[in-house]
Amino acid sequence: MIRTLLAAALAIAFVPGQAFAHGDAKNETKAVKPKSAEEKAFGREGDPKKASRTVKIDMSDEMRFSPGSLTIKQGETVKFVVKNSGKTMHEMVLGTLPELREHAELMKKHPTMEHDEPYMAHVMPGKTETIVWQFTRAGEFHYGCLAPGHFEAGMVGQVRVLGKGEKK
Ligand SMILES: [Cu+2]
Repeated sequence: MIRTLLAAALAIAFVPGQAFAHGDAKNETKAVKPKSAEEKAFGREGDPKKASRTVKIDMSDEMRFSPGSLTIKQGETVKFVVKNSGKTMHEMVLGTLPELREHAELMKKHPTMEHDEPYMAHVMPGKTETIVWQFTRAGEFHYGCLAPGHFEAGMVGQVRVLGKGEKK
């Protein structure tokens, strides 16, 4: 279907001057729409306009996130407002526990490794950053700080995503 629309859009684009040069507005939107954000086991990048909830997260030099656990409904788009109230750099990285562990190990070996994805926020001391994430799947996920040593020191939180109809 998308392929057909693209082909149609291209055909239109290459035949200037035709009456239907501007095509059908609906089809045009579909044809130029960027491909959907990469879906991870723990969800996908959220549309800030669709955020139904804002969650404030505080990170401290005590190597803790507060709150340290969250419950979210499947499908919900959450805007995380992540504050670093410590004096060293902290970051919030969403993921599955095995992924976060693996990533934390990698960060220990390569402390200057640059990483930036929609599911993470690197926050300088005293600053605030945001993450907008849609939790498309039910299950238990985590968020951790992957600054070397922080994850091991307990800088990790838990996100429970409740499936449709599931109760707390
Ligand atoms: Cu940290």
